[in-house]
Amino acid sequence: MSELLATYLLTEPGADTEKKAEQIATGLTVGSWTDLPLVKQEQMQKHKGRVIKVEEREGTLASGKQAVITIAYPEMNFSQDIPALLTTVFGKLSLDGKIKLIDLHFSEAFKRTLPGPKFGVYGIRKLLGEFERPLLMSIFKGVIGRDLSDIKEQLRQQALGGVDLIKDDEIFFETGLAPFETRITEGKQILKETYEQTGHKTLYAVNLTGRTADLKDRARRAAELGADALLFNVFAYGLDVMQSLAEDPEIAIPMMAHPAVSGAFTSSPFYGFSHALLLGKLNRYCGADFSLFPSPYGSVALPKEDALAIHEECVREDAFNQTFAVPSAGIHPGMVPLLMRDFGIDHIINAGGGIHGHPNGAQGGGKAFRAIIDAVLEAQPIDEKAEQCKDLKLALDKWGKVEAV
Ligand code: 1AE
Repeated sequence: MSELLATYLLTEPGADTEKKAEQIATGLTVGSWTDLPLVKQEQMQKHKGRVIKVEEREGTLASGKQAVITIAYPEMNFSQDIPALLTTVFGKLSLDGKIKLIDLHFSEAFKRTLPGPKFGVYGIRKLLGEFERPLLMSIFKGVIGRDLSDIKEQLRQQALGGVDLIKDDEIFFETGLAPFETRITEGKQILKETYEQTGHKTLYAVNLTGRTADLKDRARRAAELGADALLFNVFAYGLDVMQSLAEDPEIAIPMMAHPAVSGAFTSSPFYGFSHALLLGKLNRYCGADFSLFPSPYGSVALPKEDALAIHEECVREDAFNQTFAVPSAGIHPGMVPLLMRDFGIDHIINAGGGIHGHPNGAQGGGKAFRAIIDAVLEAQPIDEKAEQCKDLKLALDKWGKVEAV
């Protein structure tokens, strides 16, 4: 019988943790808060959750006593979809005291029903023809209220700086000034021109927005128009919505999962989901080719172990393609040595302000990032590289340098 394993962190679990774990295993399957006569019947036993592990820990002064418990849920209890799974293992339970869902272990049968990334790290690298270095992405900034001509110019400047990918800002929605379809078609034209000029290929991820019921049609239309990738605020919509987009054969373009709203589900040390589960494993299983999350260093930062754990889930050995990890938020060129030390070659360096705030504009910003990436790859001293690349020097003078020790 296939089972799904859920691992939880309980804070202040009460005097008897074993009993609490047993209550969860029974309560979320065949039982309730009071004795039910039917539960004892043999027919019900195969549907009952099983306590696999209870591990008590001291916890910190702030948290008090903690326990990690693992419960196995019979997969025959629910249909093979993420909403049914989450409602089973963390439905009412998510409201019941200090409990955090830290991991899920899927059976191979369940995993076969999930799409995983269509392109993944290798597929994205193939689209760009770039295999040897971290990729560089920039984000449109300050474009709300601007019309298409401003947006086109910003796209051009970013591409001329040598970035590999450009994404819409996640807060960029349909207001009539720069419509989705036009951004795709006109954006393609600009990127064709910059490619002809420089020989460097850049992909553009357009923000897929609107009501859930309209998303598939819009995404199919985007694919038809030749969009390179879709940016998607997955946690404003739900993982199942991303899964259905990723599964659609008519939407055969990469999916970029933005972490907007996810902090409400992950930030507490006591409640919600672990970062690694939501932004790493579930994003990957549900079809994200890219997962964006705050790096440990920028303006919005995650604890380093959480950021590394997301990355680990994105690239872990698995039947699914790997998801590109994109540690982001407040990134500037001086942080690149640290990012490359922590996340290696297969990740994406992503910057908005750190590109557009450069004294020489977005072009200068892109060039500064590319120069420092090269310096780290070639083990060249950063100061020496900055003497050779004026844009890098200007960036380091403005934002400083963070040494990786
Ligand atoms: C965690 C996502 C980061 C993001 O989407 C974004 O817009 C970052 O902007 P900057 O680099 O902080 O300006």
